[in-house]
Amino acid sequence: MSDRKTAVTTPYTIGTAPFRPGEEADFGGKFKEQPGDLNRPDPTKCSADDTIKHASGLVRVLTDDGEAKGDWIPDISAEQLIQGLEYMMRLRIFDDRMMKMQRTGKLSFYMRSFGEEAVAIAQTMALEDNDWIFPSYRQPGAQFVRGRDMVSMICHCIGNTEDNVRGRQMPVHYTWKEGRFISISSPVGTQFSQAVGVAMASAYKGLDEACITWLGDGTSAQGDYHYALNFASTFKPPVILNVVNNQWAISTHQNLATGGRTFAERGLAYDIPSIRVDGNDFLALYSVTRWARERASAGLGPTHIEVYTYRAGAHSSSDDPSAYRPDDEFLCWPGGDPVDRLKQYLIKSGNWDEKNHAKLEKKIDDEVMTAYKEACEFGDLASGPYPPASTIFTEVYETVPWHVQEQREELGK
Ligand SMILES: Cc1ncc(C[n+]2csc(CCOP(=O)(O)OP(=O)(O)O)c2C)c(N)n1
Ligand SMILES: [Mg+2]
Repeated sequence: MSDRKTAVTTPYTIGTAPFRPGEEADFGGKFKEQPGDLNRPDPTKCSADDTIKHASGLVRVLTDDGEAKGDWIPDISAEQLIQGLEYMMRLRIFDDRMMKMQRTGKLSFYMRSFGEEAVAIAQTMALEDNDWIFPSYRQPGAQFVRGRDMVSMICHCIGNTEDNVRGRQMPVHYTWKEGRFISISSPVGTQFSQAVGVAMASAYKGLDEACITWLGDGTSAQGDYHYALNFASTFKPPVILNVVNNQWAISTHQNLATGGRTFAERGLAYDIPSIRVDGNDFLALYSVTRWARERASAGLGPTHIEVYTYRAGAHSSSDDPSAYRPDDEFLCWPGGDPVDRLKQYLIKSGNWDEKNHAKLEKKIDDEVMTAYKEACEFGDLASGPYPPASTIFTEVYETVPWHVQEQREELGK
C-alpha cells in the first residue's frame, strides 16, 4: 500500500492521498491482517495496555473466502444476521432513491452512507434498546434498526408539514426522540462530548444505559474529539467512541489527519482500551461493539474504536469526487462491499440465496417508493405546504425569552 506519500518537501512526512485522478488505485489486493490474528480479551478485565495490538492491527471475522474465523466470532443467530442484511439493503436502496430525488429537484440536499452501511447498523444492533445514539450524518441507518418509519424520515428530508423538526435542520440531519437518536449537528464533532456527558449522567444515576457516538477521520482533528476522550478517560462513563476512518474528509485524505499512527492508537494515550476493526465486516463490527457494551455494563467505562472503511460515494450531493480521486478507487478497497460480504457469508452458510435476495430487494424498493408518495401528501419541495413561519419561534425554548418574543411580534406571526 503506497499510502504514505509526501505532500510537501519538509524534514517531516506529511501524508497525502495515495492516488489521484488519472492514476491507477491499488491497495495491494487484500488486507494483510487476518481473522484469528487478534485475541478477544476478557471485556470485564481489559485495560488499555491489553489492546495495544488491537489498536494497531485490525479485528476481522470474515475471511477473504467468506467464512467466519477466530476469537471474535460473535454470538448472533442467522435470523439476526438476515435482519442486519435487510437493514443494510434498506439503507442502500433508500439512499439511492433519495439521491435520485435530489438530482431531479425533489430534495434540496442529500448524503448517502454508500459503502459504510454496516457501521451504524451492526453497531446499533449490538446495543441495548435503551442505549443513546449520538450520530454523525453518516449513521442514519441506526434509525432502521430502532424501527423509525420511512415516511417520517422522508418528510424530514423534504421539510414538509410532517417534518418532526419543522424545517430547522438540513435534510439527512435527523433527530428522533422516540428512538433515543440525538439530533445530528451540522458543525461536525459536537456529538462526542454530548455522548460522554450523557454517559456520565447515566453512570451517576446508576442506570445501565450506554451511549454510542461516531465521528469521521477528518472530524477527529477537532478539539471536540480530544475534550470527549479526556473526560471519558477521567470519569470512565459507559460510552462507545467511534472514529469512522472512511479514508476521506470531503477531498482531504485521512493520511493528512494521522501523522502516521492509526486513529485507534490515539485512545491508548488517554488510557482507554482501543480497537481497530474492519468496518465492512458486519460480524467483526457487531462483535467489537458487543464487547464494548459488555465493558460498559461491567462498569469499566469507555471503549475507543477505529472503524476502518471506505466512503464509496461522494461526500454529499454537493460533492464531485472525480476532482480528487480515481473514480474506481472504491472497487479496489480490500474491505470490499459490506452488503455483499454479509450476503455471501449467509449464502455460504446455507441461510440465504440469490432468489430471496432479489425478492427482498424488490420488496424494499416498492416500500421506499410507496413511502415517498405518502410523504408527499404532507407537502413536496416544489409546492409545499411547509411548516408555518411561526415554528421558527416555537418548540425550542420551554419559556420563550423576551427577545425571541419581541422578534415574533415584529414578524406578526
Ligand atoms: C466545524 C465544522 N467544520 C467544517 C465543516 C464542513 N465539513 C462538513 S463534513 C466535513 C468533512 C468531514 O469528514 P469526516 O470527519 O472524515 O467525515 P465523513 O464525511 O468522511 O463521514 C467538513 C469539513 C463542518 N460542517 N463543521
Ligand atoms: Mg471521513
